[in-house]
Parts: sequence; C-alpha cells; structure tokens
Amino acid sequence: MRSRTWGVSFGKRTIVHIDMDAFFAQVEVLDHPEYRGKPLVVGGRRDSRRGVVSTASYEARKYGIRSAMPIQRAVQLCPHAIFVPPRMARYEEVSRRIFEVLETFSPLVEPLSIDEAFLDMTGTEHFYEDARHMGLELKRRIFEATSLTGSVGIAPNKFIAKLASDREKPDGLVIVPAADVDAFLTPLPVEALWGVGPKTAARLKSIGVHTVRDVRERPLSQLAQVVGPRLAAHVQALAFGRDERPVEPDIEAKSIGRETTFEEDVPDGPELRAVLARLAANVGWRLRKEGVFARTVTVKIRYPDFETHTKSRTLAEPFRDDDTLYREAARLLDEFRLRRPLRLLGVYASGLQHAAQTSLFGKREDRLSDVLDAINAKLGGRVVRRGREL
Ligand code: TTP
Ligand code: MG
Repeated sequence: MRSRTWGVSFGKRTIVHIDMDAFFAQVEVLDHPEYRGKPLVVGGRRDSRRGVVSTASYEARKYGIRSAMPIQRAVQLCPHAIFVPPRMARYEEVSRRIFEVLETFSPLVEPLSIDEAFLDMTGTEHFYEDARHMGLELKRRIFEATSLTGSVGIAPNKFIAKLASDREKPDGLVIVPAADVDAFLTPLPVEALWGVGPKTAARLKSIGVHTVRDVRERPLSQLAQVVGPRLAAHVQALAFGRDERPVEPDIEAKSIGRETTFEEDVPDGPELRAVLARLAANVGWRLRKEGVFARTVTVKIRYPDFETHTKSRTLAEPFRDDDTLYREAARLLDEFRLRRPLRLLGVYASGLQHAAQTSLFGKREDRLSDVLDAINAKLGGRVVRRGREL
C-alpha cells in the first residue's frame, strides 16, 4: 500500500537533492565552537586585500554578506564579523564523510559540488513511511556522522528537487509531490528555470514573460523569437516541470582517473594543456599497469566558484594508449570553450574491460606507450615523458 501512495504522489521517479548549509562556515564552527551564533566569514583574514568571500554564516548573511564578494566589502558591511581563511583539506574530509552516508541510501548518488548531491531514490520508497520520513532520515544520518545540517528537496525530477532544497534553507526539508508541481513552479520568476541567466531573462521580460506561468502560457513560437528555438523548448519543458535528466553516479567509482587542484586558478593555454597531457599520461600508465582497456574518456573541470562540469566521449574501439587519451581529452576540453580560469582539471577513463576481452594487442600507439612504460619502470617512476607533458 505504501509504495502505491508513493507511486501516485511522485510519478515515475523519486529524486532527492541535498545541499549543506553555509558549508565551510559550519565546518569552522564545528572546529571552533566559540564562533557559534556569530557572524562568520570564510575566505580570508580581515586585512586580506585580494581575498573574496567563500561563504558566510547565516548570521553574517543578515548583513548582506554573500559568496564571491570581496573580503573588504564584507568588512564594511559587518566590521565585527569573524574572518577566517579557508581550510580546503578539512572541508574535503567532511565532504567525504557526507558522501559516504549518501551512498548508504542509494547507489545512484551524483555529486554536484563539495556539499551538494542528487540521489535517485526510486525503488527505495517502501523503506520509508513517506517522503518526509525519507528526508528526515537522510538529514538525521548526516547530522549523526558530521554534526552538520543540510537542506533537502524531494521531487519527481532533478530540476524541482534542487529548487525545493533551496526553499527553506537552512536545515530545510521541502517535498514536492507530482500533484504540487504546478503550484510550486508557476509563481516563480523565470530566473528559477535552469539555463535562464540574466541575458535570457531580460529577453523574455522584453516580451512580457516574467514568471514560470507566463512561460507556460506563451506559444513556443513567441518564446523562440527572443531566445531561439532550442532554448525556448528547453525552458518551456522546465516550466511544465518536465526534466528527464538521469542522476549520474560518480564517474570516479568505476573509472581510472586523475585530477589536480591548482594552487592558483589556470586559464586555458599551454600550461593547462601540459597539465592535461600529464593527467592523460598518468591515466594511460595506470590502465596499462592494471591490464585494462577503456572505452570512454571524461574530462572534468571545476571553476573557482566550485561549479563543476564533465564531458565524455565513448570511442568505437577500446584503448589504453596515451595518445588516444590525450587527443580525446583535448577535444573535450576544447568543447568546454573555457572563458574562465580553472580551479581543477581531471581526466578519467571508464567503460573498462580486461585486455583478454579485446583484440587490440600490438597496435602501434599501444607499443609506444608500452616502451615508455618499460623504460620508466627501469628508471623507477615516470621519468621519460613526451614533449607535450613538459
Ligand atoms: P554553496 O552550497 O553554494 O553555499 P553554502 O553551502 O556556503 O551556503 P548555502 O546554505 O546557501 O548552501 O557552496 C558550498 C561551499 O562552496 C561554500 O560553503 C563555500 C564554497 N564556495 C566558494 O568557495 N565560493 C563561492 O562563490 C561559492 C558559491 C561557494
Ligand atoms: Mg551549500
């Protein structure tokens, strides 16, 4: 009976989005209890000239302090706030614990950033009395493991789940069953639609489209005139609450990969390409060491604000040579058309199969990689490298 109630209320899928509250700030309070209840700014010391705010406690947000604001602006807004530099390694450690908890709830966990994830809970509904209990249990288990609070949204798809988790921050839990989607969405401003930035919003408003309801009521052809046919179709589908994107679990779990976080953000150019070559060569070396071939190359990028994206390409033939890895990774990196410097770059190989499953022994590129591996093995490490890695 329970699962029938769930089925009726959520449609085909039950998607959860979780986002920790003022994440870096909460970790700082955890490690420094004397900060609790005070305005706290993570990003740099009070005298930092170039620093920007990573995040601020909810107490500090009352003064108008926000992520990405210069530290000096935050000092002006709230002179008595506590200012601390970020401790990334510590936040990453706490993040790992959160993801360990999430993975006990569903095998389909998609990390979006250090403190944010989607879970596909479809098929697990019968474990919980209802959606609220599911959400509370998730929050309780995370709190038990970390003493931190997060906000949860539960909905029939990713788009609505993410909006829902944001609705009652901090420590929120918002459930949007299929029957409530219309009431939840229609009053929202067009900016709430994923993919609608300031430019698109301005174009829509120029024809009198201000809310999600307006987007629903306009003929697609009118929307297409101002934002183009593709975006118009996408935006209108979202306005009706339609979003079929699957929850895509972490590529790192079933892949061989390597990523690097830069000390200083790196723009696209020779330096970034050399890093890409080194990452590709490291991945190729590990594929060969494990005796496996891959079918898919993935490039992962992260911007300074932690926005993270991946692009993948699956090839017709399995591979494990550095040249194929580098060539495909470089093409994927091109496709991002980077306009900002990167904080992180990663290369992954997945779709792994054992050498015996392929008939590719002895391809020329493969032999070159093998020769380099043999020399490097003698020299004890990856000493001999190709020019592009230098
Ligand atoms: P967010 O989840 O965007 O923010 P938050 O967790 O601090 O606050 P909220 O309760 O609104 O979710 O980002 C997670 C962490 O990423 C944040 O704690 C600090 C870091 N971050 C930056 O360093 N710079 C940024 O511009 C943003 C947005 C986040
Ligand atoms: Mg957060």
